[in-house]
Amino acid sequence: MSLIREFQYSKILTSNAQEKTVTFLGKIKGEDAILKLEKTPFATETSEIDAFFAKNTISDIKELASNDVYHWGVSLLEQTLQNPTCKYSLVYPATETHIAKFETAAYHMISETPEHYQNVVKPYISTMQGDRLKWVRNILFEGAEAERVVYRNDDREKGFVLVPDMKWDGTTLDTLYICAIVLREDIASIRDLKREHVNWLNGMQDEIKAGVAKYYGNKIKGDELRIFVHYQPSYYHFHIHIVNISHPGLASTMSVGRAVLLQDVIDQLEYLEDGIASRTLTYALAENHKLWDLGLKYATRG
Ligand code: M7G
Repeated sequence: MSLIREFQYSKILTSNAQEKTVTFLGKIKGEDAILKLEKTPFATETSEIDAFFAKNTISDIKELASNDVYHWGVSLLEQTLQNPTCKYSLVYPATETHIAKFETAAYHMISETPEHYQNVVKPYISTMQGDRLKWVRNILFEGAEAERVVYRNDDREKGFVLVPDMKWDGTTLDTLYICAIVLREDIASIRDLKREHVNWLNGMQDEIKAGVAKYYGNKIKGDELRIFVHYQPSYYHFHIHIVNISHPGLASTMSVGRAVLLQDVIDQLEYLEDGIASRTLTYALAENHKLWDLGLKYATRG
């Protein structure tokens, strides 16, 4: 039986009307689980639109009002798994860190100095690199999600894997979201990047653009991709986010104070002798993030 059918709801962790998502906390077999549902976007390929009207997909209609040439109401759509109503993601068993990530929390802008990084953040990162990165190692070395991989370069030093992100349905190009995960395991976050990495990062960015464009038959081009990294990321193994530039959603993942363009990181490295670890980084941190209590609550400015 699908795990979802065993999900016993206990409360809403968060909902977002703009993203059309809702995230529930519940239990499966007595252990914590998180279920996130997201309404899917409409398909825009000509063949799919033809099918939409040919099959009378709008199955039930209730007009709410009309005025002059304006008419509006609500309707039901007949949907199938080829044209689904929603996408789900399930985390089970879920840890405290997973739950905190989805819980609605108050945010604060903080400025993390090089000293904060050395004294507070770096020790924290070392506690977050065990089992929590299992999914990453599964993709890199164990063949997980292999049938979905878009591109891989298996060079031990320079290599990386491009895989459709868990946040994406893998087909709607309008909402394309791909994750590039590097093979090397010595870079936890942008804080570990130094000038010596510039050539590697530039080359990887070019390879990402070419790899994505080729895989999707040039329906999306290299300069139509928003390529960025997170600070703080949720997972401390260096990876890069690649999103269709015309995708306006996912504000939480692309907002200023969380996302940094990879190109900006690369260009900065040219000026920072000792790398990103030597500058102050300003970003939004949630009160329920462990780093807040570990000391970053003292890193706010005013
Ligand atoms: P992040 O910046 O560490 O954190 O990015 P975020 O989740 O707060 O954005 C990690 C990225 O990896 C996110 O975009 C996740 O959606 C994605 N991701 C996480 N997991 C556990 C998986 C997975 O198992 N498979 C794939 N394909 N993507 C994942």
